[in-house]
Amino acid sequence: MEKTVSGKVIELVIGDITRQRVDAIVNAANSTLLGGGGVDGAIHRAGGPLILEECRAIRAVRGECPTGEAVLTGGGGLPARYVIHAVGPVWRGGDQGEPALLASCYRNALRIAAEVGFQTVAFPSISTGIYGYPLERAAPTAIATVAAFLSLETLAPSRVRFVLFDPVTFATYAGALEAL
Ligand code: AR6
Repeated sequence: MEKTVSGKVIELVIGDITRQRVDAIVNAANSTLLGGGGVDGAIHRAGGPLILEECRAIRAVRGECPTGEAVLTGGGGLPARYVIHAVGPVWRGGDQGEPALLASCYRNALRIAAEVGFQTVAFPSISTGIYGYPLERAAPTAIATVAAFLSLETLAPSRVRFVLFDPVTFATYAGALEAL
């Protein structure tokens, strides 16, 4: 499923983000940047030790990556050329700034992509796994934030793909994209 926003495409697929041949995939990382479970674990396993080495180097210079922000590394052995590590919020009931932080991590990932000139970027469903963000709340925020960025920023990627791991996540994002 896909939709065009100001000449740029938002596309939804069911799949494994580690298999995507794009300029950059986005990792649902944590502030330590040192890896973890879920999609983060899968990306580090599939991409090999080079990605973690680069994360450690970034940490040594800048310290931890605050929630809502993102950093860039190479893609190691992945088909994707780069990985943008974005830190989504842990769900704490919804009144701790979670929607703004979730939107900010999509925007900051896209800002890096625009700065470097990436044309194709793939996102997972940030925060809706281990971090417990309710899917039906995260999907509209994710879709609306990406759509707004694509329509406002001329240098934004021409194609943003959401790579959703299971049919329920796919269906929820599809509903949000249809409603846009
Ligand atoms: N491709 C695409 N999506 C995936 C994949 C994959 N290979 N594997 C899992 N997902 P999560 P979070 C989906 O938990 O909630 C880590 O420990 C998954 O089904 O990976 O942001 C980090 O280090 C779900 O829909 O990320 C952090 O500590 C979505 O990706 C913490 O988890 C996000 O689930 C981040 O938690």
